[in-house]
Amino acid sequence: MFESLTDRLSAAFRSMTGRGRLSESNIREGLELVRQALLEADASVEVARDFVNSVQEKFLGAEVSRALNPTQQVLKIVNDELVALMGPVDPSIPKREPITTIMLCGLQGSGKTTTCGKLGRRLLNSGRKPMFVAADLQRPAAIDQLETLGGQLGVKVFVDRVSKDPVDVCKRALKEAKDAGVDVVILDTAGRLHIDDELMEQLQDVERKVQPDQVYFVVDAMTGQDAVNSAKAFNDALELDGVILTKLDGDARGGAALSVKAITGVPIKFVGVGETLEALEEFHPDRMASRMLGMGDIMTLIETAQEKFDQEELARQQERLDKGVFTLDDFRKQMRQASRLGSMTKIMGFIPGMGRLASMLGELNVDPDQEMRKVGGLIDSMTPEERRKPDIIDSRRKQRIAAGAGVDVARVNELLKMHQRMAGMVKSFSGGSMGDRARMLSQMTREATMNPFGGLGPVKKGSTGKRLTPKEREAQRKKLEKARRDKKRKK
Ligand SMILES: Nc1nc2c(ncn2[C@@H]2O[C@H](COP(=O)(O)OP(=O)(O)O)[C@@H](O)[C@H]2O)c(=O)[nH]1
Ligand SMILES: [Mg+2]
Repeated sequence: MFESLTDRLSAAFRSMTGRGRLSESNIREGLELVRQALLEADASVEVARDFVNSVQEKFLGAEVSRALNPTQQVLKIVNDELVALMGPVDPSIPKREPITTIMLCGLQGSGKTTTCGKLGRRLLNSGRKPMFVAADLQRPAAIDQLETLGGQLGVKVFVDRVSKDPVDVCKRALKEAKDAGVDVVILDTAGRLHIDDELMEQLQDVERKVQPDQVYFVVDAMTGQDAVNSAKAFNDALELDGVILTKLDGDARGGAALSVKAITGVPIKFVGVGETLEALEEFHPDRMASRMLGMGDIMTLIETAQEKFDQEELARQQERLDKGVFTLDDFRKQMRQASRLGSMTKIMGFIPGMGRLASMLGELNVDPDQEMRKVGGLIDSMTPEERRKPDIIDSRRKQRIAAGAGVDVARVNELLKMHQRMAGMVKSFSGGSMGDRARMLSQMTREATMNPFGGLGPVKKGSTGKRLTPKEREAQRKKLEKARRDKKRKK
């Protein structure tokens, strides 16, 4: 997500680092790079200009802590200003008695019908009883699509294949919803390829006569400034309550997320991050800002984890961690839990500083998921007793375990060393404060993701992923650069 924006912003900050003091001209140059980064991400010209001006003003006014060095101060101000630019927002779906009516609108292909399903799933999960209304009467296929989604979720779908009057369909649907004890109704309306008067009039007619409680504009983030322009047009016609930005999992550059609130005043409520029904996230400007600045998005990861992890198993593991116990079995269980979150590459994208590592690994053709599977395979080839007491594994067993998992025996040694370090950390932090625990978690994540690849570079035979010498590091840097060049050439 927003890789190029993140890269450009980091470059802008790098241009400002390494100076004890930032002169006014240093900061002006750095901020010019920030402005270009925003424009390149397809933010609107006014937004980029105002943004940079306000960062500069705040910096000169020194409204930030003196404890930070100048670059940290700029970074903090940029972060705060990004949050202010995209917020405040309220990602909750309000509740009206007896029924909340939500109208989804937007251009064709923006993701309305898909989002309808995603919202339905979210509402179901929060204990509400949704119903979908097929109010896109232009294409019969649109009705089928909504019915399929409803079927998957077990959500009632109101369908009338004869009527050509969306107002009439919505009104009858609402009546039926009342009888069916439904408490939230989502209207999936028709879209066009471009904004036209007929579409707007039809939607205004629905809004006036059906009086939805909330009108959400669904828009494809990949269309950048066009997204913002159409949001403006829809907001003029309909008075929107929120924007749902879809396809952020694609190569959206970030401009729509950056500008839509500033230009229309309408907050983003949710973002779509994939085609599946789970792929909808609440929009949090602070998390979005840290993603854009390449600082990861731990909160989102934690929330997904809460939803997907086996909570009982997690509590059991926590208890063991508190006691300072961490066997290879525990490690294996944690890996299984983590894999429910999705691929390692995706998980790494959420962890501060790991996003770049993930893309570097990609360039080196190292697949972290495959590496994790190898580690899992190794643990699986051990006996239960060995997993509890790895000390008993002698060199003959190491050979067998390696053979069983189809890897080199050096990998067994690496794994055992890594586990020793992790167990040591668990022991030393057991019973510690929340802060200690958070530090431990981040160290362990780093350990688990870095080490299977022997610390990024090619694993030297017998190496145990210790720190690279300057010479090795230089070799690694060259290799990365070459990989990057090769990749560019291929394009
Ligand atoms: N990658 C991705 N695809 C999406 C997302 N939301 C919708 N889509 C896809 O966009 C296409 C159009 O979606 P649809 O819901 O039919 O759009 P509608 O015409 O506005 O109802 C479909 O292929 C969806 O799978 C998203 O957040 N990410
Ligand atoms: Mg549709």
